[in-house]
Amino acid sequence: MSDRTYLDWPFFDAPQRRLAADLDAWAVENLAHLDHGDVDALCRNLVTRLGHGGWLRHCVPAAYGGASAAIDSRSLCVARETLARHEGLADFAFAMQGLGSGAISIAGGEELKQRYLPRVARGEAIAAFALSEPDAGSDVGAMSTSARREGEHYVLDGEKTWISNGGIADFYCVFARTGEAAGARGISAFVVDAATPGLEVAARIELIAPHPLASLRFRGCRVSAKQRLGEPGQGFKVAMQTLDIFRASVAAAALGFARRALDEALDRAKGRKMFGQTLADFQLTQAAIADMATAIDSAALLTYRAAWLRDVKGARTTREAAMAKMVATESAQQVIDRALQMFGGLGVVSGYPVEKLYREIRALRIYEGATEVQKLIIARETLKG
Ligand code: COS
Repeated sequence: MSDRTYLDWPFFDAPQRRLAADLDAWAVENLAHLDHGDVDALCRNLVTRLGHGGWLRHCVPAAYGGASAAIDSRSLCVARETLARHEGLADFAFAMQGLGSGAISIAGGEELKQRYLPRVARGEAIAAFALSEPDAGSDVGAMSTSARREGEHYVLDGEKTWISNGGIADFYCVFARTGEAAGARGISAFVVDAATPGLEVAARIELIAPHPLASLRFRGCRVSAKQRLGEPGQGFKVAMQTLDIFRASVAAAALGFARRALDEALDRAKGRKMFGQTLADFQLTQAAIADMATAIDSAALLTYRAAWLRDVKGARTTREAAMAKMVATESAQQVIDRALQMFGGLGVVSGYPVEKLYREIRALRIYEGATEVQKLIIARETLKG
């Protein structure tokens, strides 16, 4: 069984501790034998089941069917860590309901919140976050997708890429240039229903760890001005505020993958006989295990500090979330690599848990702000003093 002593840390209250235990029990029952043959179908199914289980309530505020008055970062993190430890796609399905609807929770008017968020929480509508473009990934302010005002509508033109849930989402939170100012200060956010004429999936993107991912094309896509999230020109801030919440949860997912890798490594080290002893009897193995366990606790401390600061202190956590994401994803990669090494040849056999983890962790060092972007953010915030 994974180390759960971190749940005794003062960052948590009873609801997060209960969530960790209940979701773990649900995951044991529900995530053991999944058919990964059709990833889209599996993701739709996981969203439905996570909705029925009540877990997606943690992705929206209570007034719209959520579990707590405001989105609770610690609950998001505990849920992602738990799901990632069991099944990467379940974590993905959960996380995207939150990231994909986060801009509505943060900046949507009452009508939009009522229309979208309860369905997100019940798993009846699949959400997606459409920010990146072929020439604007890390440099979000350089985006070129435009939204031109025409009376009571906006007309969107351009291309988005790396869009998780692209193709299976029911709606997209789309960021587009409305031109109030140059760069980051001239962007607005919109909710666009997937069936809106002028929006199409331009291409599916296949990954080393498969999940639904696509490029989207907007051609004369007309949306009502009522679909705008927040004020014109404030879209970049809405995107950044959404990322501030969900970056800490990416760290938590990395933590879940790393804990699973350590569990697998411990079983292997204790069970594998060689040279008349077990793998665990070798000091080289013990050194690896010490490094892995310490890396996991360090990442967990940063992750739950960021979540606690936001929930309990109501603080802006741009710096702390960036630190957590950088450290947790980078160190999880190393933990998983060391675990894989302990399995020798078996570690690279398709379908082995450590092989799957090895493929799954890689994208987390890139999406929602690559490690290099996190360094930029941490340095800027630190220099501000
Ligand atoms: N919360 C609230 N407001 C924020 C913010 C945050 N976290 N970060 C920036 N802002 C505000 C700034 O305060 C500034 O406001 P004013 O106009 O009032 O001065 C405005 O937004 C522009 O900010 P800034 O000048 O810092 O913009 P940059 O383009 O220089 O931002 C980074 C650079 C790298 C921080 C940003 O582009 C980023 O995070 N990129 C990575 C994006 C990403 O994660 N991409 C992956 C796709 S998402 S799956």
